[in-house]
Parts: sequence; C-alpha cells; structure tokens
Amino acid sequence: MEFFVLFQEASGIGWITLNRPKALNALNASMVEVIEKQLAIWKENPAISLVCIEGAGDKGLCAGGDMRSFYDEKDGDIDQHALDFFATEYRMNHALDTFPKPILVYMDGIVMGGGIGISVYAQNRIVTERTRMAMPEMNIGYFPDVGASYFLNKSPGQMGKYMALSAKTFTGSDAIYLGLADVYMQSEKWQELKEGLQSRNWEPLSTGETTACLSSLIASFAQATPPPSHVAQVQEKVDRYFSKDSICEIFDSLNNGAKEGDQWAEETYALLKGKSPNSLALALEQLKRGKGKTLGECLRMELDMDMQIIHTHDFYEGIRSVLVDKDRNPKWNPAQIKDLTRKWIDSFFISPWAIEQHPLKDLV
Ligand code: QUE
Repeated sequence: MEFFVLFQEASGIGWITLNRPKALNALNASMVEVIEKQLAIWKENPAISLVCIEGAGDKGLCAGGDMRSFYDEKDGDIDQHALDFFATEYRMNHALDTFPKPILVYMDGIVMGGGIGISVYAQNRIVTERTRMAMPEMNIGYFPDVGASYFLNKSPGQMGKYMALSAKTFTGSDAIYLGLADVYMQSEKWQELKEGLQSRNWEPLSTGETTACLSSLIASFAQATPPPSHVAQVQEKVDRYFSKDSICEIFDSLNNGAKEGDQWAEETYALLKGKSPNSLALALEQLKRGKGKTLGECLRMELDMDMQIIHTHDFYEGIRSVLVDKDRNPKWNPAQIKDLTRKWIDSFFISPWAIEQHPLKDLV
C-alpha cells in the first residue's frame, strides 16, 4: 500500500506531505478525499494549532489534478469519475479556505492548477527562487478551476484574465505581485525553517498567538527584497489589451497592438491563438460570472462546467496532446473563436442539478 499523502502530528503542528513525486504530486481523488477528512479532524483537535503543507521530491509542491485519469476513463462512467474527483477536490479547496487555524504552504518548484488550489487559500504562502506557477488549463482544453473564478478576480487589474487565458508560467515574485503568495524565501532556508517550526511547542498557543509567532518566525527566514516581478512590468499592457469582455475583442486588440509594433502584443496574440477557443471563451465567461460571488458559489459553478466539459472534444484532445501523446499539437474543435455560439457557451453555466440537489450545496 502506497500512501500518496502523508500526515504527521508533532508539537502542535499537523504536517501534510503530498507524496506522489513520480507524478509531480498531482492530486487524485483519494488524495483530495483524505486531505479533506484530515482537515476536518485537525479543525476539532485542540492539540493542533497549525497546519503545514509541502510536496515530496525535489520537483515541486504539486503539478495539478490527475487529468490523465479522465483520458483513461473516457469510455467508462465519466460523469461519476468527474463527480468523484472534482466535487471532492473543491470541498477540500473550500475546507482550506475556511480552516480556522493558520496554514503554511511551501510553494517550492512547480505549483500549477490544482497545486494553486491547495496553496492559494492559506495565510502563509512561501515562494522561492525555484517557484514556477501557472493556471495551465488552456493547454488541455479545460478551464481554470479549484476556485479560479473567485481568486483570479482578486489579482490586480486584468491580470486574472491574462493568467487564465495565456496559461503562462510565473515566478515567485510574480506570485506575490499577483496576490497568490505572501513571502519570498531562498529554498536553501526551508530545512532551517522546518527545524525552527518543530523546535517549539505550538500546542498551547491560541490561534492569535500562533499567527503572530508564525509570521515572526517566517519573517526571520524571508528575503526582504525579492527579485522584481516580471509580470508587474507588463501590467499596463495587460490592462490595455485584456480589458475587453469577449475573446474576439481581445484578439482584435492584441492584433492591432502587434500591427503598431508592440512585440509583447504580437507574442501574446500568437500564444492565445494556440489555445482551445472553447476553453478561452469559457474562462472569460467564468471570470465575468465569478465577480461578486462567494467561493462556494464559484466552486458550484465550476462543478456545473465540469459536468459539461467532460463531454467535449477539446478536453480529451488537450489531455492527449499534453499528457498522453505529448505531441503538443492539439486539433481543437471548434477550431476558431467565430465558430462558438453564445448559446453553446451559456449552456456550460446551466446546472445539471436543482439547487437543493447540488453536490456542493452546503459550501458558503
Ligand atoms: C495543464 C494541466 C495539467 C498539466 C499540464 C497542463 C495538470 C496536471 C499535469 C501533470 C503534470 C505532470 C504529471 C502529472 C500531471 O499537467 O493539471 O501527473 O506527472 O496535473 O498543461 O491542467
């Protein structure tokens, strides 16, 4: 029996180690289920004052959800598979957001998709010089989930749209700028910080005391001036080109920028042109609809979208091209933005459940 998530309790800390290093700690249904269960136990356990999350191996925290499993299950009961995985994963995301004690996450190396979902709701999010973050779902014909409709709307200006649509990879400094991380630290300090965490007894501390003690401990290992954020330098361009409400208008605006000699607009245009038109339109629509919604509402909306996207061509074609055949040469269908209809996009937001029957009905 292999354990893909390790739990340890020591000196008032509950440790969660994602332990599937051969798959970059990608989350499967059983992993998200046990994490959610353990959080529910630790929430009530007065001997636990603090939760710390890290990834096993040297590649990073977590590459995302186990999306390949959908390809393998495509001829089976795909609705059940989607429900088992996504509903449980989103419950875990929500449990992290509402967890009443401080959570520390060590976001070293790869932190993508579902890996952002496991880190973004914590209060002590530590990035390093090795952090590589992305919401890469546009590459696999999917859409940014794990609450992206909620948290991407909180990034500065139009950055959430840019992250979602471009699927670009960002650094630790970028993550802090984007509001997805809190502290920058050299990765060589992590062992020492861990020892610092383990050398004191957190058990008798109140949540307020734990919070204060934790931030001063982390601050003593942090790098006071992180390297500059690259993405901060293109904020004005992102705001100019991505302020539009439709993919057609964003494409037009980038294309015009390119014609006027803006190389960044040209590169971004070329990048977006390679993504699934369906995924691009869905991402834009979910961000629009996510504005002003609670996390629970956003997760319900994303689960509704899941139950439809698992019946589209692009979802399997995207997973095939990135995770199965790895040719990175997907044939999207519909192939062009103009082939999408309003009715088609809107249909993803019609819930297959009556509100009182929704599997995530209890999430606030
Ligand atoms: C988009 C994604 C994922 C991705 C690549 C994308 C994703 C995911 C993985 C992944 C990577 C390495 C592994 C693994 C999974 O890649 O969600 O098991 O070993 O989990 O472009 O959404």
